[in-house]
Amino acid sequence: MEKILKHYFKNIDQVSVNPINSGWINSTYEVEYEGKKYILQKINTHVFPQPEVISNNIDIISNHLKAKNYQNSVIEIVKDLQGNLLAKEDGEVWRMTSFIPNSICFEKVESAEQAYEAAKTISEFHSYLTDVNVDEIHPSIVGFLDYQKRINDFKNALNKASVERLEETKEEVGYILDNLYQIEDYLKIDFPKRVVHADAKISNFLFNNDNHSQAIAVIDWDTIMPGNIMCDFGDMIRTYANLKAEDDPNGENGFSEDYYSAVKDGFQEHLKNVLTPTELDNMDFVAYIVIYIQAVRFLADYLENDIYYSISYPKQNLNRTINQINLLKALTKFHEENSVRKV
Ligand code: GN1
Ligand code: MG
Repeated sequence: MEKILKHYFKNIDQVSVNPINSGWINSTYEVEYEGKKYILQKINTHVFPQPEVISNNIDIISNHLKAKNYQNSVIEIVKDLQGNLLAKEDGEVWRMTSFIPNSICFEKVESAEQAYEAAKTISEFHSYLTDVNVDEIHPSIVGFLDYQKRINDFKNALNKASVERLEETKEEVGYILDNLYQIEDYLKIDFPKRVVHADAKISNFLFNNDNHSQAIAVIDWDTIMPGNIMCDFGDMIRTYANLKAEDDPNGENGFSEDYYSAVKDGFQEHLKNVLTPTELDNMDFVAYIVIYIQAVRFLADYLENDIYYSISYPKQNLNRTINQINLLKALTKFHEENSVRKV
């Protein structure tokens, strides 16, 4: 850490560093120097083998937003003392970004108003990005939004899994295989290619510390890439309409219809004239698909003995899988009761 701090600050004795235990991939720290705060992150290069791609994407997006006078806070990379966007030391890659003051983030939503405002905020964010040349934005992880690849990876994990873990996950594997046809249906739909945030979970929104309903920034731009924009709606439903913690396997009362509707309304607010009938007609269906793929990813990681997501106890990836499947079941019931259109 000292070596890295030297990249950024002249007097490292005056730097204070606090770890932020949020996020399952990178390691994040809040850093303070001369009364100013920053966010410092060690990038997990197994997951992001080309961190330069992330920095480039962030640069393009911030410049675009600033040029269009976007009013919300924008993530900016703070260069190191030598002017580099990334600081490299002992094979590790670090980067520092601006800190957004007077902000707070949540793991669980507090009100329908908050859910609506957050969805409206990402809707506005996207409305500013409709004229970005999507071909200039490159995927920081190849195949990240390729759901056929996700299924292939899951099947490989199934083939390689230990007898113990296969036995233990029988029910969850059964649910995934029984619903595979939904992915096949999804893959037949031709969605427009747009800029996607691709990790629009609740903890990636910052709210005003004095008014928790006001969403002031969308953060974690690491996975901004070309793809189906409705996946961001899906990730919001996955986390905003989920009343349980992401690794809570208890299936009772885990889904909020009110938060679902709030997110659905908010997400359309600034995109009404942008989204095509294909995107709008499939909103509910994509919400199902995004949660399903997240269940597939957690389950595949459990079958592979937890090599991707960081865990704080042994069965966390299994609990995460069960949580997502419980949410999928509640969502299916809600869709059926409301006769929501499916392909
Ligand atoms: C990971 O690291 P974090 O918490 O921002 C993951 C997302 C998942 C999410 C599940 C690069 O995000 O795709 O949706 O966990 N990021 C990557 O909470 O795989
Ligand atoms: Mg992320």
